[in-house]
Amino acid sequence: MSEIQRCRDRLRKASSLLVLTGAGISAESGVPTFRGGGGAAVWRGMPFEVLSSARMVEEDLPLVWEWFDYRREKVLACEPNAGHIAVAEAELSGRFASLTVITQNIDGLHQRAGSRKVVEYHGSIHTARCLDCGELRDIASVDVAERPPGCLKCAGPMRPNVVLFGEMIPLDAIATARDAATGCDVCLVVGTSAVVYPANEIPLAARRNGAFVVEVNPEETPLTASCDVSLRGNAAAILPELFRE
Ligand code: BV8
Ligand code: ZN
Repeated sequence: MSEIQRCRDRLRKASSLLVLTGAGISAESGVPTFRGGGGAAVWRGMPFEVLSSARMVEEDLPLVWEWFDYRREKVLACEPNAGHIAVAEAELSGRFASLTVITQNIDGLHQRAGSRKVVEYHGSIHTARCLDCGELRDIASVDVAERPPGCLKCAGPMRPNVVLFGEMIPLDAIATARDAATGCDVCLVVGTSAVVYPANEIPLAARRNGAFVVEVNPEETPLTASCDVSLRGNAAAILPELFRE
């Protein structure tokens, strides 16, 4: 039996599925990845780990807004690809009693593809959060000249509602991820270099709980050795194949 057949077999028998995704699932939509493929994301000479770090919000909030405005513009020009759509169709088909998408991506492409149960583990590029009262605002509703956006509740300055390096993952995201990892029969890990903590612990928790772990990635990652199957290839080609009934 081929490796992909083994995975299809496991999916056919599964009632609870966890899909963990990273920048690689959006690569074929044209959203640049951060690592791998020789390109490390650098902008205005700064590596993205510096740009997307907690201290930048204190040090240079206007620059943080320029960085995220630049990336949001790129993301808005992109469409979900066959990989996002295959995951959304699997959820909407009802063939799984439970299907949870946990994405490290902030691009919103899973939701635009139709996925409903999506945990944005690192937040969203489409919302701003008040530094003083935590109020959220849809950035599309804010004039691009208004930077930082002003909070409609307390008039405080707002920041992008994303989890930066050195910041805590939202507690509800951690709880949902833990429940999904402990309850899933199959854990699909798609398009992540598996270097960012604590997201990279999720597949290990699923494995400890007896889940069948499948990686979809054109390259090997530090997670590959812990997977039951690692399918070498692109998400937009492999995911429709995996979910085909
Ligand atoms: C925290 C939002 C603690 C912002 C992001 C030293 C060792 C270990 C850990 C650390 C350390 N030093 C610091 C840490 C912790 C740090 C961390 O893990 N750093 C890493 C870099 C070592 N983590 C944190 O800081 C986290 N917080 O730990 O808090 C704490 C505790 C208490 C109190 C306070 C704090 C927060 C991490 C979240 C950071 N935010 N994003 C933004 O987007 O700007 S992370 C960022 O990286 C993105 O979210 C991205 O999604 C994520 C992970 O990257 P990937 O998604 O994997 O993308 P990547 O480009 O790396 O890989 C793409 C993959 O796709 C490749 O494998 C490629 O082969 C594959 N691919 C390419 N094409 C395709 C494909 N696959 C399929 N199909 C294709 N077509
Ligand atoms: Zn406020």
